[in-house]
Amino acid sequence: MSEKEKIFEKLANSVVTYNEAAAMAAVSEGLAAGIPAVDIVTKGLSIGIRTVGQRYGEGKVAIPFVMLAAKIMDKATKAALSKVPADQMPKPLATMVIGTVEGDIHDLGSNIVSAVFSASGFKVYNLGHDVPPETFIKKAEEVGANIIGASALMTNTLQVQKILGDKLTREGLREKYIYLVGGGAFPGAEWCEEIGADGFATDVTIGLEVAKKCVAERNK
Ligand code: B12
Repeated sequence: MSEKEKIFEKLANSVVTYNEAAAMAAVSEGLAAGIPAVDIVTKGLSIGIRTVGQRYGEGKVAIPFVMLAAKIMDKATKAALSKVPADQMPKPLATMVIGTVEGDIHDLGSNIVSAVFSASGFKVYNLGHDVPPETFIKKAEEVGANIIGASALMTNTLQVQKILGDKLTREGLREKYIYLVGGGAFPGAEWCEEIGADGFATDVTIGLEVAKKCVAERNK
């Protein structure tokens, strides 16, 4: 196993074992070893929370422990991404409004998208969780956004991504925005097509590529 892989393993294990001190130490070690902050989050910490999620799904872990793992993940993610130096921040590529849809409190993923997109040159307005469709639209109009991003983690809240897309269409705003959807409940390209979104991702690095491609196409 390479040095980098060992650090990724430490990052994931720290979340799985609910060890905040180990998580923060592994973030520092990763940054010192030159691992990009985004990789620390996506290839290390995220693997840990997914393992916890899997165990929760199998009935091996109770909700308070999932919450604890989520809290540690959030703190370590912020620590990793806050270390991206301001002078390495390029001029904003586009402005994005992001949030987790109404009825859904899972915001780890949308917070990661917010942090990673910010660190990758986007101006991001993070609306948090439980965000009604009208709030996404109001904020996007207010800040002159180019992209609206909606996250959903549960089967029942997935529908809100469609409601938001339909509302944009009804209000004659659909073409004005790049509409991206994502989140752990996401069934794939078929859903994206069904609701008429411009793109989707169940991983932030893919999401970033999709967003850049959509922005480049609009700027042609
Ligand atoms: C952590 C967690 C929690 C935490 C949330 C903490 C928080 N602040 O987010 C707590 C403990 C609070 C919680 C609560 C609940 N949870 Co929960 N939770 C999870 C868990 C374990 C992990 C989710 C997660 O954070 N994944 C990690 C993140 C980083 O991944 P992600 O969201 O997919 O995001 C990535 C990509 O999708 C992408 N992305 C995300 N958003 C977007 C947006 C755009 C635009 C783009 C481009 C990309 C993108 O980028 C991110 C980074 O790569 C999952 C299980 C699992 N395996 O997913 C269950 C899970 C989602 N929860 C579930 C449930 C049922 C609940 C509860 C209803 C439980 C209860 N009985 O109370 C409540 C929810 C109440 C509500 N109204 O929302 C179910 C949903 C089942 C379903 N299919 O509907 C799951 C699947 C567990 C299970 N197997 O049953 N949960």
